[in-house]
Amino acid sequence: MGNQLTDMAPNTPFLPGLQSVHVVVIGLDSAGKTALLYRLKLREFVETIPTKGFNTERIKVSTGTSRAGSTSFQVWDVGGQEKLRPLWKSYTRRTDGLVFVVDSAETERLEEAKVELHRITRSAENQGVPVLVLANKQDLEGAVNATEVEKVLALHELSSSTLHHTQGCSAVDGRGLQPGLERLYDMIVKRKTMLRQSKKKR
Ligand code: G3D
Ligand code: MG
Repeated sequence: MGNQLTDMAPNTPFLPGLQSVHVVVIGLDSAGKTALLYRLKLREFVETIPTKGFNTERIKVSTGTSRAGSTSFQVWDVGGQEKLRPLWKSYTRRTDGLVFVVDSAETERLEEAKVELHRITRSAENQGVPVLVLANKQDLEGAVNATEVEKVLALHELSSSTLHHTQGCSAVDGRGLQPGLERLYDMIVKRKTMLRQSKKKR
């Protein structure tokens, strides 16, 4: 899984460890964004109500490959109902990373998810921002796996400068979250390093 750039180089020791990153969690309503945010924050599954605006929490994530050992993620969880989606643009402006959550058990909505994912990653402000797709609700019978989600969302159609990774997970038991966030962190570091190098060349 992943694209060429993601697979290009392993995380090398000279990459700087980032102390904090800014991440925005988006996705259709009911995908499990808020449940995932509180699973990360509180390490437990909490009952949620549909998000009208946004939730934000600061979360410490252990990023073993970085020098710092852990990184603080400021995570914004933005409501996914259709009427709220135009707001995603203002939350994702200047973010370091995007997390796109899908309900892997509700396959009939994956097409709608695909349209929204491509719309937000194509917007000028989000060019090249790394994307972690979380194929949530893997605990449910009938959930399709990360490879299938990646295919249906047509992640290979994202611009070649957009690093991406698809990870299966569950807010109920927490599986997949730590590896997913580590991959996102690595992609963020890689992009920052590439941007710095291309600035130097100019
Ligand atoms: P949203 O913030 O993306 O809109 P929520 O989604 O976090 O509010 O979750 C929507 C519904 O999905 C909730 O159920 C929630 O309990 C459930 N859910 C979230 N993540 C998972 C998961 O990993 N597995 C399972 N089985 N359910 C999950 P209700 O019934 O309250 O609508
Ligand atoms: Mg919500």
